[in-house]
Amino acid sequence: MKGIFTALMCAFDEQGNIHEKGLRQLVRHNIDVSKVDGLYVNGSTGENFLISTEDKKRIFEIVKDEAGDQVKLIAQVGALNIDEAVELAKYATDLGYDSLSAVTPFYYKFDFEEVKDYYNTIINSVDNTMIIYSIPALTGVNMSLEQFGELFENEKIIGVKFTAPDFYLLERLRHAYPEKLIYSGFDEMLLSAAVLNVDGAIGSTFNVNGARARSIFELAQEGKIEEAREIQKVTNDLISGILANGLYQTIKEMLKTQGVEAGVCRKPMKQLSADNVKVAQDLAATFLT
Ligand code: NGF
Repeated sequence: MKGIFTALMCAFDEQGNIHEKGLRQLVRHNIDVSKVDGLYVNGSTGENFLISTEDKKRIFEIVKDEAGDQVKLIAQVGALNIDEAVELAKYATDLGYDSLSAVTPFYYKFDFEEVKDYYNTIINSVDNTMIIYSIPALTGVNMSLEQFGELFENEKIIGVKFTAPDFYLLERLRHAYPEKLIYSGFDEMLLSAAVLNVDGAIGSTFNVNGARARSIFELAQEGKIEEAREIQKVTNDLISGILANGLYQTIKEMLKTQGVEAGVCRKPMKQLSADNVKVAQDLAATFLT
């Protein structure tokens, strides 16, 4: 379960329906072209919080059917409706997903006991493992070193997807829990996280930039920091362009230049203007050759 995992996009048509052919192409592109170690399915990048329970199940099914056992698969099942989270956990486990992940419960100001109960309820309902998805900038949920430790007391909770710029906490976590899996979640900070000896990374931009992500990660592990820094610099030039133009929409447009029918994003995400599509195509021409 170590290495480079793409936070998989999902292809949707103009009506917001799953575009199955495009989704299968996304899976193939990540496995065959980007050569990543695994896929993180129905995360933020998969527009998970904009789609129905039935669509989430269908996406888990299509991705497993297309990927088979070629790469590791992590199913993000977190939901504010805990019954839905449990239902999805069972569904993905039955499909053969290698691990589950769940975003920390958000919107309401849950206290830590409630967060802990959420994770234990989900993971104790299935024969699988759980990776905490911590992304405080979007959820408002910040957990301390001690609180991560309390969650990790459940042996089925095997790690965390750490999407935060807090490298002090990341270092403390690495030191305190050497046996737990820690994944870096911000692609623009991959080198800094790799230097702290994370086990892998999960990111949206790996849909188009997986090969560079692997190089950064492996060079850092080999102690070749200067070389890794050069690749992180190019990567961040690309990420700056993507973020300025519309994150998921731009990645989808870039993928289209690679022959992947990545579709559009679901409302309320807007579609790119013609000028923004041109920017995405220029980014692809510059960075994906
Ligand atoms: O998209 C976000 C939102 N973060 C992703 C990643 O952490 C999300 C990150 O790759 C993810 O893995 C998921 O789909 O659940 C960024 O897009 C990237 O670093 C650019 O900022 O913050």
